[in-house]
Amino acid sequence: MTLSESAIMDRAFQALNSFRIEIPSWGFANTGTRFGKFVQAAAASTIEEKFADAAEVNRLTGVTPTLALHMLWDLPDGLKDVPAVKQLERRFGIRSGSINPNLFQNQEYKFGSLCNPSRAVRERALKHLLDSIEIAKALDSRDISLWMADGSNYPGTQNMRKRIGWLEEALRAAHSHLAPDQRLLVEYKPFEPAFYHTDIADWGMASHLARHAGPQACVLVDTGHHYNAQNIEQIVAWLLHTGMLGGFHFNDRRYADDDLTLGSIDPYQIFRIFHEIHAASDDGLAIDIAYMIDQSHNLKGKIEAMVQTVVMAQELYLKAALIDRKKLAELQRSCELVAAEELYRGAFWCDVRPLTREWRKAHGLPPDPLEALRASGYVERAAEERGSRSSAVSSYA
Ligand code: AFD
Ligand code: MN
Ligand code: MN
Repeated sequence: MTLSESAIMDRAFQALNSFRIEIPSWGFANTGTRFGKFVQAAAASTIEEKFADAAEVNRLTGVTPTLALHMLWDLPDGLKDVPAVKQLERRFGIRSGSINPNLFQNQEYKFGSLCNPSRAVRERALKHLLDSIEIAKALDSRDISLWMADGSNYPGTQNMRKRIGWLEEALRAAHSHLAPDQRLLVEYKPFEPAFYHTDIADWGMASHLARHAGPQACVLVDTGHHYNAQNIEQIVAWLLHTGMLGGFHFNDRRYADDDLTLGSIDPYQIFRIFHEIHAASDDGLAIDIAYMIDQSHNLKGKIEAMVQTVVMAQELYLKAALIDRKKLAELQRSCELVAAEELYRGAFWCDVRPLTREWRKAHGLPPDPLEALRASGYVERAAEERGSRSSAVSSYA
């Protein structure tokens, strides 16, 4: 990396000034795995507590102004809950972010929601999706972030092609209800909870469905939703090139959709993803990407893990921004492989924490948000106030 010190500082401030990331309401609530749940005294279990925790993360980091909301978990009464949510927005200075439909928890979705062989169930699932769009409109939320668990567990038990048709029909219908400034983000996941086929299993399927739905639909890349060897940054390059990249759900994985904290297993992969985005932006591609976190940790402290992820995301975004892309392009053209690689990963090896500390100080933020969280006593106070409840309502089954 051959940028001068002052150029590095300028580039760092430029990158950090533009970086915002959305935090998920469900990241503050008690969750578990199918093997059980370890409740935390400080975990949030009401939407008010989730807004309060989001406000604390934003106070500490300054880059998380929006909170992703989940249908059923955060808005059990749908539109009727909107006035109270707007009040929480004003009280905590946190805006509602993407609206996440819940097409996977109700008993009637046992054999699928939008892909259920029963037309009646499909119609009710579509109604839920349309309600999600209406709630997004009422909350001035731009993105409806759709993940579906639909699939099957045994070969021969479902007609996969028929289900594609039902999905195309439903997403096109949903798309026709979007406000002009709204987007439908179609998320893919190779498996789980379905173990033989998942109806939206990869980026190609999500891309097709989004394109078929209409011009305001695009693809959401959840970094935990890939097989071990998949080259996610190549998928991102394709989605950037085709104008289909809507956003990310950031987390990390070792084996499956483990929802581990971003960068805890493979930070270099996230750096490579961010490089594709910085490079595409240099090339003038329209970049309108929603960076969102999708995590809900079973063992780490909820708020601590959220701050950790936000800080990690900033650092990896900045590392990738520091690549001297002009020089890299020359080395790529001349196929100077080692020089290109050394320049590329030289940015990854750069310890950007002094730069992020400077940026935070320049913005009146705590230089070390994790340290500031610990010093604030916020988690202890929350545990005090909330711990008396038995076990908080889990936001996951
Ligand atoms: C689960 C799903 C998916 C979805 C999230 C919120 O795997 O990532 O986005 O729940 O509904 O993690
Ligand atoms: Mn996700
Ligand atoms: Mn997931």
